[in-house]
Amino acid sequence: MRRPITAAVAIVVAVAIVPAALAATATPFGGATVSDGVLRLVSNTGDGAATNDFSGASFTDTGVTTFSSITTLSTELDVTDDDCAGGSPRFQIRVQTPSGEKNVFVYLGPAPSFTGCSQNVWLASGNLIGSTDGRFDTSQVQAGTQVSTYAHALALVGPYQVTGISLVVDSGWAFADREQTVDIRRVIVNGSTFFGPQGPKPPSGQRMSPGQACKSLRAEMGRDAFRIAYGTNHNGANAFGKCVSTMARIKSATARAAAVERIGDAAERCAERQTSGKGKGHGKSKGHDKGKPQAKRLEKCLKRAA
Ligand SMILES: [Ca+2]
Ligand SMILES: [Ca+2]
Repeated sequence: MRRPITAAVAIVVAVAIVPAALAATATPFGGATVSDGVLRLVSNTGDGAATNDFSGASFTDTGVTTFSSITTLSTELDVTDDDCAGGSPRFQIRVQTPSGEKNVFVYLGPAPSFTGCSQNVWLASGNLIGSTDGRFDTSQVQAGTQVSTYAHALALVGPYQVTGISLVVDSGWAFADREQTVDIRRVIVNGSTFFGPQGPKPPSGQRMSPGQACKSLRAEMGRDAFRIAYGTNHNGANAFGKCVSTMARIKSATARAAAVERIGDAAERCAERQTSGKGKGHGKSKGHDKGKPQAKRLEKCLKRAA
């Protein structure tokens, strides 16, 4: 007897919501700051202040209803200090289960350890929905399921209502200086994009000088990736000069703008390969050597891109 009533209520609610569809919002919390449109997430467990022990941003009014209604979840991250570690950075998807609200964690960085994120390079997560990596942690819902694929998570929590989506950094404790910093841009949740697109994109290709082209490219790629791609001396300190002379050889400003676009995209694919673990070595690497084979491959890929 109750069903028809519930259905009627549901229809009224749906009608009420659609015309008043709210703009999607990102709300930073903890020690988070926003500068030039980029979200900076800090976890500093080494100073006296408790407010910056963790940071994050929550994303609301994205149109997401159930867990299964999430079709796109991605971000670009630049771990400026020191690395990905201890399950941070991660997305947190809060779901309403029959036994209360629980978090599903979606870890960022290269699977399976989610450490070895290059510093000062923009890494693209790619769409995490559908990921076959064990980056979904559903252990709050069912014990022992810390290492789940998207398919596993979907089977477990697919029909549950999502009550919150956030991106969190809180592993300062994992580092010698007790501080972790991750820059975030282009967070995409279904049809909504937050903190992007960014990067000092010049107003038009018409006036793009070689210097402007290189500045733009450096912002797009991240400082370290830029140094790796263009630098030829031991620490890549000559990267800017090398970039400018490369760009100066391109005669028209329009062609130069196109080159910036193309190289930026290629560098992003290099970083994406690294994050998704596709460019990774097999087994063996341990301890402080962990990032090295990946770093070599990233270097090769970036040099080819430039
Ligand atoms: Ca602190
Ligand atoms: Ca640090």
